[in-house]
Amino acid sequence: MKKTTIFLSAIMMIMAACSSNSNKQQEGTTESTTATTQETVEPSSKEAVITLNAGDDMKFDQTLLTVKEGQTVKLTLHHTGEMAKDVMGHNFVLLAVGVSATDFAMKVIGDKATDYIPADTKDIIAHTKLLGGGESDTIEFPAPAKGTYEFLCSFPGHVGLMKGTLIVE
Ligand SMILES: [Cu+2]
Repeated sequence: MKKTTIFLSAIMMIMAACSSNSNKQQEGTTESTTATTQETVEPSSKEAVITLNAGDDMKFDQTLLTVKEGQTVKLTLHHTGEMAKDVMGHNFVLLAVGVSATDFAMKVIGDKATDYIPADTKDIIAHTKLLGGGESDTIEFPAPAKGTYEFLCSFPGHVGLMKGTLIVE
């Protein structure tokens, strides 16, 4: 007799615990406040969309770019400054694997007629036009094989401040 009573009260306690546990779901989803991070916008994983800015301070706003193998890279270079192309020209030149930005810049320093892009383009994977203040140029190219590549602005004297790394992963 005593055993059954204990057993019953145990069951009642369990039931009580269950009912008090009845889930009170929180209403409304917490909405994240406006994102301030500058994430790479990817309309699809097949595309890597990159916007690079460079102004009269002679700097790219990003020096480390990461894309994935197989993606199409859609890159826009925007010259946010005001100075003219022949005094503060900027371009984006992505170099083949193993080509050093500094060596490349030295080689093309006299190539004003071709906007500092050599006739022999074997060292180059992709490049924009040379831009003056307020101008932009968008290029598209397939991401090269996995690896690490250097990019630069090949305008004379700019490589010291204007170079970076593109990683294909
Ligand atoms: Cu430049």
